[in-house]
Parts: sequence; structure tokens; C-alpha cells
Amino acid sequence: WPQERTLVAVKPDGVQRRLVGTVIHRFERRGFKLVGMKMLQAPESILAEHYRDLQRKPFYPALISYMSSGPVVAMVWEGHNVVHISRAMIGHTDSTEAAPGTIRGDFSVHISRNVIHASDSVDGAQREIELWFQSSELLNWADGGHHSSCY
Ligand code: YYY
Ligand code: MG
Repeated sequence: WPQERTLVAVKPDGVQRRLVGTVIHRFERRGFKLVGMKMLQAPESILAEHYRDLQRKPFYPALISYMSSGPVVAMVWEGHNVVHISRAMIGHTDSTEAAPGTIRGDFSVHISRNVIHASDSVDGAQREIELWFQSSELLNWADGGHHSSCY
């Protein structure tokens, strides 16, 4: 403490496929603490900033159109090493390479419909949390001390 935080988002295909509950369940089960969550139709301004490093990639237009195709569920999760562990939990970007047991490895077969986003570094997480959430939307609720996230 202060605890690390990361941005996780269930992408439009994940919402369509009713995977929101499964994703939340996996993060709770691991011991992480939910400190912010909202469903939104992501505006292009947020998506363009979110994926600014990919702007010149050939798949960029399709990526933005997919991410705009329906609502996403954005969440902020907190806990010890949450950035690194979340990346392990979601699995490889390319679903073909994603190990069974990971979210992508269990629920996705194609890189262009890979269900979920999670920040890939502590700095990136801070940038993405500030992009997607107002600070007033993040709740610092007291933890009872019964979980591994209380280190
Ligand atoms: O962080 P992560 O989502 O695992 O991968 P990124 O390299 O940041 O790419 C973001 C996003 O772009 C990826 O989740 C799917 C999409 N994408 C794609 O459609 N085709 C590629 N060849 C690479 C990425
Ligand atoms: Mg990424």
C-alpha cells in the first residue's frame, strides 16, 4: 500500500457473449479489489488515445470500429502486482497462442475478437485509468483484512 491499480475492459464481443460476470468472478476470485466500474459506449476520442501507439498499424481502423461496435465494461482493479497478474490472467494477445486457463485462451479464437483488455505496464495503467475514469468514480472502500489484497 498504496496499492497498484490497473484498467481492465470487457470489449464489445465479451459483452455480447455475456462474459462480464465471468471476468468479474475471475478477478474477485484471484483476490483483487474492484474500485471502479462502468458500462459505456466508448467515444472515438477515448479509443484513439487508448490505442494511440497502434495508429499506424494496418488493423487499426478495424480495431476502432470493433471497439465502437457496442458497449464495453471498464473496470479498475487494485491489488499486489495487479498489472502483471492481470496480463497473465487474460493471456496472449493472439488467441491462437493464449494458454487454456487464461480468459483469452478459454473464450477466444481470434486476435481481432479477444474479449478483454488489461493495461500492460504500471505507467500505462495510470494513463489508461485517468483516460477512462474521473477520480470521483474510483472508490477507496475499506477492506476488512480477510483477503490477500490487504498486504
Ligand atoms: O495489449 P493487448 O490487447 O494484448 O495487445 P495490443 O498489442 O496492445 O493490441 C491491442 C489490440 O489490437 C489487441 O487486443 C487486438 C488488436 N490487434 C489486432 O486486431 N491485430 C493484431 N495483429 C494485433 C492487435
Ligand atoms: Mg495493449
